[in-house]
Amino acid sequence: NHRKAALKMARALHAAVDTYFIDENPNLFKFVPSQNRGQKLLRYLAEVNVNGPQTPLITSLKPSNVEPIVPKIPTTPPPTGFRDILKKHGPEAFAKVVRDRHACLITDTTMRDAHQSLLTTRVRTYDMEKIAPFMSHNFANLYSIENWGGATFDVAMQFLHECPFERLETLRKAIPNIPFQMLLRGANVLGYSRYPDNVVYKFCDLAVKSGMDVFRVFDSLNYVPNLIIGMDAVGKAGGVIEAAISYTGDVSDATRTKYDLNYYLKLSEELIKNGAHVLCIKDMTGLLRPTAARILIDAIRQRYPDIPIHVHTHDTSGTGVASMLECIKAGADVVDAAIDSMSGITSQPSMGALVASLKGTPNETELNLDAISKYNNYWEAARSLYAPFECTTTMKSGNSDVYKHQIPGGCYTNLQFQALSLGLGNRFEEIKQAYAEANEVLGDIVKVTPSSKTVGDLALFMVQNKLDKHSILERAGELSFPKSVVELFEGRLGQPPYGFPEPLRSKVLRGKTGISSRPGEGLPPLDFDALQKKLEEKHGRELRDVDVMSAAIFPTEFDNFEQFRQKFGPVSHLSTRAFLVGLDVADETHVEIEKGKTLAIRYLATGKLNEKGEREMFFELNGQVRSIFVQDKE
Ligand code: 3PY
Ligand code: ZN
Repeated sequence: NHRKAALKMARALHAAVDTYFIDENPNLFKFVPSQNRGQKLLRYLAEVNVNGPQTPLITSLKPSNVEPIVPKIPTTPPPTGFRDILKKHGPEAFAKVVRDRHACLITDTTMRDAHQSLLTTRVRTYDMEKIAPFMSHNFANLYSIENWGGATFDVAMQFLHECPFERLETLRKAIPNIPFQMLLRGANVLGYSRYPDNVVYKFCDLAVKSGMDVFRVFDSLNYVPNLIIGMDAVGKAGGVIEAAISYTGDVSDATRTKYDLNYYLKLSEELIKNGAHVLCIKDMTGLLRPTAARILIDAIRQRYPDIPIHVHTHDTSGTGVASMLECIKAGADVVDAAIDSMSGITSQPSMGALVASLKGTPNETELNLDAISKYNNYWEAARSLYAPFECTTTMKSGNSDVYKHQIPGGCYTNLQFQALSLGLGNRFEEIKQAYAEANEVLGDIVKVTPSSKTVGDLALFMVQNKLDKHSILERAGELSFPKSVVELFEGRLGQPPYGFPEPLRSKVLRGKTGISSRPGEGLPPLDFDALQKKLEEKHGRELRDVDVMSAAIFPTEFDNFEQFRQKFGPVSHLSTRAFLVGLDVADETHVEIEKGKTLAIRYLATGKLNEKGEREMFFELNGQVRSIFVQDKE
């Protein structure tokens, strides 16, 4: 009834707007010029309604109208979990408990890698926060929840207009008992290139202070000096050092000479020697087929009986569950999974399938299938809110050609969108083939952010310029290679395990000398105080140390985000549908801008265009009519 009344009022208002009723009767409406959060949010919603989404939608699919239902949550405190052990006894004791546990432990990647791989990293804190207390109560036996790092950091600022550190703090409050896990790109922190060492150290320190526990540290070339910087920074900050070996090649193929068992055993030794609490096999592409999984994990387990082993994979070809079962049988302690409705294809294997498959085995998990099912229902509905970002519009099922092209799960859809934007959308088959050839040309390197993007850049370059692996080598001396390729050869990402291919490197560098040591080594430390002062002057407000860190890692993204936040307020508190596509006429949304402070916003009507090209937009804010003028950009 209230909605009907509102609709009636909105229609009346529409009619009134049409007859310039408001212009003639200004006193009927109380216009309060204000810069408060409510007014800023109205400005945002008005902007979306007049000029369209403020975060570009990637496909033409619409967010669904169905709000995800949060299952019932008890009012008692949640049970104790692995985080309680970690906080009480430290990382070494945590690792020992993990290793001694018979049950297979699971990391839930739904809040990071799953949506990075399926929904271009667009899931918002709003939808994570709602389900967080349910997780805390029902999944206390998870090894960890992966909810931070990788691409989530820059996407949060750039596209979701929210603060990545606030996400971490918010989730921490809601889940005190389960360890949080992040993906750290070693010396590249969360970016695509090197940073001064003091940035890496300070970042880890702030992350731990904001609630992070387990850091999966990797390097895009498995370059040990880069890995060690990240690992040392995590250790000094008090976090769990989960040192990751990025898996490539195929250890089950005896004819391959690169990335054989020996390579992985030697690397394991280096990482353990340098302080890893946990060893991770990071199969970012889903190349670890079941036979290889058994061979690899068995060999590491035999050689290093005490270190906990954690395995990460992507289900791209469809062998995810089978491979993880082999890993567990061979002695892995923890495996990654995503909730069923956010699993599969380029994401992780399904949590429900894994838990069910392990039932009745010596490694049965301690997770409850009924709780998984409720959690799954929530994400099924939540996922439909992000329909405009569905990568599965292009990839509908697993595809075993991943063994040929070796494009990582998180990179696959990016490459597709990159191809679309270059007008090569219908040539993806060729691009996949070129990716395989580009990898060969670059010397068969490890491919994970950012090296995976370098291979992708070269693949697109080859397709655009009609080059194959032979012609590119012949013409290398005269071609203008993509910047990322030149930088790779300069040694700016580090050194690949089997060296750079010659004569290609010399032809690309054309007399320039490359770096042969750790790329971040020579960089002068960043002056955080000076940066803070500069940023505060620029943005006219006091900033937190975490804001300064965000700016240190992503300067442009931070500046844009800060300006956006000052103009439009806390848009992260809007529901996802309202955030993405605004409100329909007469729709009401409730926005909890802080605990106990909720705004009721209803969209009433759109006015005509005035002589300045602006539209007057009418809303009701907590029962009071407000209007906002928005420049119509159409
Ligand atoms: C990232 O770096 O974001 C990744 O997911 C790598 O696998
Ligand atoms: Zn991954």
